[in-house]
Amino acid sequence: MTRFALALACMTSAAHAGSIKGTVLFEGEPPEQETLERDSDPKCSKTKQDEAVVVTKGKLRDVLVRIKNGTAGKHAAPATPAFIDQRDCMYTPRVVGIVDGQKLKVRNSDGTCHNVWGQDQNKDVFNKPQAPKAADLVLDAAAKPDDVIELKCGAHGWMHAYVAVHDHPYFAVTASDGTFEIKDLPQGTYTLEAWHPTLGTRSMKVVIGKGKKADVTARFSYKASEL
Ligand SMILES: [Cu+2]
Repeated sequence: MTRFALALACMTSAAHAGSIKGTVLFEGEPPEQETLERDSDPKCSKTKQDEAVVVTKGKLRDVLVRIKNGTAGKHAAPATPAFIDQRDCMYTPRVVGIVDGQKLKVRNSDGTCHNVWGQDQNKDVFNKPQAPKAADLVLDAAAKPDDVIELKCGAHGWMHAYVAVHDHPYFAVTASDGTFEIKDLPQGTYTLEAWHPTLGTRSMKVVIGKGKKADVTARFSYKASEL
């Protein structure tokens, strides 16, 4: 523990904020990740697989887990933009959450041109070409909470990413081990929602209490048999 964290723990023992840690499972045989047809651009490798549903040892990646209610108070957008890289002609990460008003920084790490094209319910919100080694784009999502901006690439039809907008910072996206963690939650009863761009939503009630009951674990599961 750092000295700062130790001091904080001493000062705030009466008002300890809670957390939700958890895992998102995929039960059953996952859909096959087909190799993408990328012959249209020789600079994009031919070995990349579709990332619509990525399951590793029964754990599901790219699930945005978030609080749906009870977010009292205003939450300022972080000054640091959310970040998406274009690497090997894929958006990485594929799913990100932002706070309303937070900007989005997009990098081109490839030796080919991309076209960062954002749509909010089929309405264009930005459409910017980005040459190899061009400066990062800093984009204004210009969306409202609960919107999801879909990123496409005008040059490469297989590229997709999703930017979900919130009026609070209580969200996290699962890594390839299916885990997520949402921190600094005030005490209360919440609806916790999991959202996956292809597989849809799941939700559950979560109670953040005091003391040991401030830190809870949650588990969502998507089932192959339901697809
Ligand atoms: Cu592209």
